[in-house]
Amino acid sequence: MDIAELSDSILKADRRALARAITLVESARADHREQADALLSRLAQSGRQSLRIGLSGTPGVGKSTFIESFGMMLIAQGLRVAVLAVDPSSARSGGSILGDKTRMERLSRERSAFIRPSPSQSHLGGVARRTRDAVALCEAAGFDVVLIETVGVGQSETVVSELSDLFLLLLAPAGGDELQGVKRGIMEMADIILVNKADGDLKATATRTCADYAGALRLLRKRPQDPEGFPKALTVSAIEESGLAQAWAEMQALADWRRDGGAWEKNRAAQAQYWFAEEVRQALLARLSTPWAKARMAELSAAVAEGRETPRDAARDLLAGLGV
Ligand SMILES: Nc1nc2c(ncn2[C@@H]2O[C@H](COP(=O)(O)OP(=O)(O)OP(=O)(O)O)[C@@H](O)[C@H]2O)c(=O)[nH]1
Ligand SMILES: [Mg+2]
Repeated sequence: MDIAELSDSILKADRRALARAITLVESARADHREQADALLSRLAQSGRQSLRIGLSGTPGVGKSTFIESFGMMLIAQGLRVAVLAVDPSSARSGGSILGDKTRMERLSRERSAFIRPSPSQSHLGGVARRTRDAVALCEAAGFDVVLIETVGVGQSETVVSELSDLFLLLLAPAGGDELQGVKRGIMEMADIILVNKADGDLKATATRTCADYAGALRLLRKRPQDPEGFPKALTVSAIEESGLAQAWAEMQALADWRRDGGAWEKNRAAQAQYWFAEEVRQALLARLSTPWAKARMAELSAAVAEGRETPRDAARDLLAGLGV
């Protein structure tokens, strides 16, 4: 593959080249990895930045429907929109690829849109890296907005929030009890909570749920990256396409405030540091899963069980063998 040519095509916003490049960064082959790294280094010089929006929500809350409506609205304003997904469970992503192709039918036909489902890779570290690389590729391809979707399964929210400039939490209208079900850690990541399905019979419940979440957000510790009034909760209807323009206005207001005050740059710098540490961690973990390391681990583990070595000495032995 000619990396210079691929790079030029991506900079010219060629979607097929972008798709090929994402396939390249997803590949586990060592030669592909090398080409991918060369491509990413080259494109990093473009200096282009998209607005990266993370979006999380439990299954069925309306993420796909929201992305379709919201994406179509952005495109109508002349913006280019990329959609990526982080889904650490391969079984699920197998299903949602098909589901999303039909649910995002309008968006997937748009020339200004690019949709890429999660790869079928079950290990979160691998998915995280691939998504990070895919985000970088979409930025180089000049997308104005990159939406990064995840289903709420614990760790994947952290991955998405570490890749985003803004983090949206999509919630369903619910009774008071279910309010408790949202984990505090996830609430704390949210910049804007969107209570979806505020239409028909659910409208009143959605309004009440929204007020409850707004109250809960006010109880959280004030964050330096927020202007007055954020994080905030709003109601939307992805199906009726209502509340979307207001949600977008709030996102832009927040992004502008962060850009002007330096919080944006600070956040991106902290994210770069997070991913650096993560790369180191992943590389060390990879060294632990070679056949030699596994065999040595089993040997030393038996020695520990039989009391022939202390856990600490055994660990030292293993690490010395790895040259760490
Ligand atoms: N009433 C109402 N229903 C909605 C709205 N948005 C989505 N739905 C419905 O909720 C169901 C799930 O919507 P999806 O968009 O597939 O939800 P999702 O969060 O992508 O679900 P997963 O991909 O399974 O995680 C569908 O039947 C939608 O029609 C909305 O604004 N109002
Ligand atoms: Mg979906």
